[in-house]
Amino acid sequence: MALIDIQVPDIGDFDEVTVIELLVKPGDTVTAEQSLITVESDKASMEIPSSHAGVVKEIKVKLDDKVKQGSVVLTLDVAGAAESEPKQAPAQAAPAPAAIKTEAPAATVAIASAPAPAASGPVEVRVPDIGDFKDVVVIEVLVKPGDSIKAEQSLVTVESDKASMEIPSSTAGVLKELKVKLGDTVNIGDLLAILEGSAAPAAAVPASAPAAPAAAAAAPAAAATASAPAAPAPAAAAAAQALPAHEPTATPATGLPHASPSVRKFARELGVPLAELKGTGPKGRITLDDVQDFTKAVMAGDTRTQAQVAKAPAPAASSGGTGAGLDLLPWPKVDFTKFGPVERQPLPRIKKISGANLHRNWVMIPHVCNHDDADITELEAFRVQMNKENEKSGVKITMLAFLIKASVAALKKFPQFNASLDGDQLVLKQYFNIAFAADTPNGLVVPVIKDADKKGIIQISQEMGELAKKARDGKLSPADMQGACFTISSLGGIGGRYFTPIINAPEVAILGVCKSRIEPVWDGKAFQPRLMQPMSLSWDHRVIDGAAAARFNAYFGQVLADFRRIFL
Ligand code: CAO
Repeated sequence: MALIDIQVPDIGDFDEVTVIELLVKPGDTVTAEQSLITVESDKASMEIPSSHAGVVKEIKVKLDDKVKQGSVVLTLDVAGAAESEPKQAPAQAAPAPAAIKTEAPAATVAIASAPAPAASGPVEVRVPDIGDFKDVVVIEVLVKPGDSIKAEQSLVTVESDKASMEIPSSTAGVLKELKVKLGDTVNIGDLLAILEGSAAPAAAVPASAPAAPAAAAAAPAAAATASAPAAPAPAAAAAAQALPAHEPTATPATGLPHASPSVRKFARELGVPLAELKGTGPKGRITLDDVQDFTKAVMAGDTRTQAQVAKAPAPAASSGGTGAGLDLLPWPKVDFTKFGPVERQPLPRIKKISGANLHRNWVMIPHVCNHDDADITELEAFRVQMNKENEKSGVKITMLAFLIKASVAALKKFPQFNASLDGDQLVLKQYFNIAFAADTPNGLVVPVIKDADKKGIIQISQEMGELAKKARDGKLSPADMQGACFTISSLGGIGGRYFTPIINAPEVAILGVCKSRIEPVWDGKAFQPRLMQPMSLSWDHRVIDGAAAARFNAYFGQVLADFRRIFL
């Protein structure tokens, strides 16, 4: 037996990429150049091939791991491998994935690294340095003439046989002319589009913009989040995951389903198994519409095939409901211009995607919402006092950190709230990951404080601050937003009294809190001025009963009123 480690080769300027698919398993025989895993940044995905032929002994990465150049992917037994396979030591031998074999890291990127100066005239946007990609095919056009384009906004998706990536605009402006169409092949320097307007340069693009796929894809910029699909929004917090997660084993090892990175990501967040979809795009590519159609069909309990669903006419208004599908009236079609001037704006991508999740959760979960108030007079006084004492620490203790800790106590006391439905089984979780909704310029995202039961208030406050900053900067990773047991949506810093948050499936409850205010509270003898925190708990009636929900809220309120209860 001759064991070697297969490492991630030079992948250009990608700092860290996420493992999104495992394409082999221990015991598999692989050939040199066979893809082993798929990795993804927010704008590009690529397959990492094996540098040698052999038999997979041990996989060293798992889904959602972050990897970079040099990370060990797996151990391979190369004994008896074919003569033709590479002989180099693995560290040098690992060839760059077919599509990203560049030896010249950080070649200057004409477009991405040298944003056009602010200008009011026409600005040409060209294909930046995309490493060793040659003749990549335009598989998706993401904008149309007349669109207002932000710097860093993706214009098209291109694809080679092993990687696909989105090409962003180097500058802001109005799209005057698109110079490519679906199916065109492009190369570095090709003219993509002409923009016009008060173009602001892409300030966030680093001066040493990356070579290789990263050139187009890795420019971090806030806009990346806006164009990144499905940061699961709460409101709502009700985003991803109700469909069973896409099992990588379902993906044929012979090749990935044909879809662009954004469609893959969208599908993954919805739990749509791409391998089960038949693409309706060019060359059988799976499109966003295919994923949406599949989701709609599943939501409606439809067991027909995707193609049948696509062809089927919308249910007639008078067809009468069977109860199996929604059988809703068609959406009203109104010519608003009959009543006055209007302006049409495309729905931001993040809203389109989170909207599908929210819709699913809203129609699939029988929501009930209980409202209650918690007396946080002493807790708030304590918080303010602690912040004064710890002024120099740089960590601000927030009310939300107390709410997170209180929710751990409540989940421990009422375990059915820390559960998920899986068919006719209830999965009771023994870990306590609490998500919180964060409002960002690009939309709502829901980062997760992992193992909140093992952390103190200061650590939770600090992590929350860090996650909220990452959220605002558009830098949350999928791992930052996964694995939640329960979500808190706090509008306490904004206002309002009560609302009805949508449950973030497959969780079974979500707590919404609004701004606390001093209210007169009767103590048996007199009204006392107390600081009252409004709370709105939405819960899934398939799992939780009304009495349990009322007890949960009451207990939550008691903990907030006297935090010592948390230790009982
Ligand atoms: N009652 C009264 N005041 C509150 C409060 C409450 N329940 N919660 C927070 N505040 C106060 C804070 O004390 C802070 O005041 P100071 O600046 O004087 O100290 C102020 O409101 C701002 O707080 P914050 O909202 O910035 O900080 P936070 O820790 O409470 O929340 C975060 C952080 C990330 C949750 C928040 O910034 C945010 O994004 N909230 C919006 C979430 C959202 O949109 N939810 C709706 C989802 S459903 O569509």
